[in-house]
Amino acid sequence: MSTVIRNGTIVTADLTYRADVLVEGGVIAAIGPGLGGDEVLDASGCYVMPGGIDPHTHLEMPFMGTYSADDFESGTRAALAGGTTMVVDFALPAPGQGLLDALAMWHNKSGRASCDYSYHMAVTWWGEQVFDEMAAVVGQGITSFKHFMAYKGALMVNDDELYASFRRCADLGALAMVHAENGDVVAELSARLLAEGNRGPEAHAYSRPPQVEGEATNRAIMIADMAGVPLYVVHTSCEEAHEAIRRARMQGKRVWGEPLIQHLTLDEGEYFHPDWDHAARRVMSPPFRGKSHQDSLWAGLQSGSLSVVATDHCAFTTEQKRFGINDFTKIPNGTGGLEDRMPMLWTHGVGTGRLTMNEFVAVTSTNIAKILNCYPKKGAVLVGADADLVVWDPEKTKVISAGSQQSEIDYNVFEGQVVKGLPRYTMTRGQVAVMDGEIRTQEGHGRFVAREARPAVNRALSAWKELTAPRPVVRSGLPASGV
Ligand code: DUC
Ligand code: ZN
Ligand code: ZN
Ligand code: ZN
Repeated sequence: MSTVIRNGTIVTADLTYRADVLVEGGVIAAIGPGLGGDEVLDASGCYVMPGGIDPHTHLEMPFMGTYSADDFESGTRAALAGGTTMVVDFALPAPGQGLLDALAMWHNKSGRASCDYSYHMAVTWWGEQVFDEMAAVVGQGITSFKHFMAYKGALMVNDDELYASFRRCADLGALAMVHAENGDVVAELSARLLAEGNRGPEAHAYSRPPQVEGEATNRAIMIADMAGVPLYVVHTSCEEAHEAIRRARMQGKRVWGEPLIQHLTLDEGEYFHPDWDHAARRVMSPPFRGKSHQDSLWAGLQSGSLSVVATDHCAFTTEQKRFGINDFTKIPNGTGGLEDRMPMLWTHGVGTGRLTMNEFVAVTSTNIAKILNCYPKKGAVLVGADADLVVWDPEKTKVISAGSQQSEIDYNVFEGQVVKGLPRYTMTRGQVAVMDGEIRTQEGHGRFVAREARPAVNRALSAWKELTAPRPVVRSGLPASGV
């Protein structure tokens, strides 16, 4: 069975042109004028683009005493409904748990996915077992390792652990990733706010000012530089962090920044809403920021100093948010966005003239496919690439509403926003998962995408023994006979 997408305009990260696309066996078989096929999808008036890749999701993740509410079934359904055809989730070992053990758990959960997926592996503690298993994880096609510089006493790693793990990443040809917030300062500010009686969701924002993110981003960049490893900074939310990334890139460092659609379009005013639920539903880390930070993030996307727009989709129900009714530090951190990322970015980016269509494709799909080394299997409209495509109707509009969303939670942080630009069709490896608003996803259709390591620029030590061995003593004191 073949499918032809006819009469559309292909938009890639660097080209815009009219052609039909023939899909056969789950891949793009031909691109050109006047193609025929068994099934015809009409793309007149539409743009045919690489399906979106959301490189930052937390599906069914154990976190802050509960589990994020969207699993690989509802999460990938939401993704496809919004034009995203691949998600990259974080396999998260509990402190002390082996990486391979956590990976097996994630493979188990993701069996329900209806679009393709990959993982990043989180390094939540450090020891010889983690060191050893990192090689095995890379061997299984997971070549990016995420480190939390916040969540002290839970997921956070200290600088000595960060440096050791970054060196290991360099040695393995893997990408280092960070959640960059100074966890020590956040813990101190949180304790002080609580002691002062500041217990509501707005205190969450007070406890994580832009400086904690700017400081940690700078620190991670310097440590990555010393370890000789490329660095990807997740959820870059403020000018201080963006500035560090911008400077590093200008110095030739391999550093990438990832703003979220939430930070681009929602601001800190949300935390001062009189309704506790409204504010708590928007508690995530880093928190939403002021308008000047939003301007900085948009400028970064326009100039190329920021590379990828993601969601950090980590959805909790209102009931789960209420775990923190008397203490903001117990509100599960996270917001949804998987279904809304592409329409929101199109509306607020392409629709306002801030981004070109080609830039839209770059930051929603192609750039991350290249960074994560799965291009052009993903992120491309090329013969031989996976037929992960979205046929985008720039005239189609809707009002975002929890009542009509795919996510399992009972609200949407973008509730009431009008978006213009939505999928007419979403195709995952040749299968039409969204047909003119009708969701036809197939649970279990998704496949794991293995990614290759890249040779590192600098090679770090390769054995735990060497890493922990004392350095040779060359001079133990002053020279015997003066200088
Ligand atoms: N931030 C969140 O808001 N949720 C999940 C993890 C994170 O870093
Ligand atoms: Zn479900
Ligand atoms: Zn994070
Ligand atoms: Zn995250």
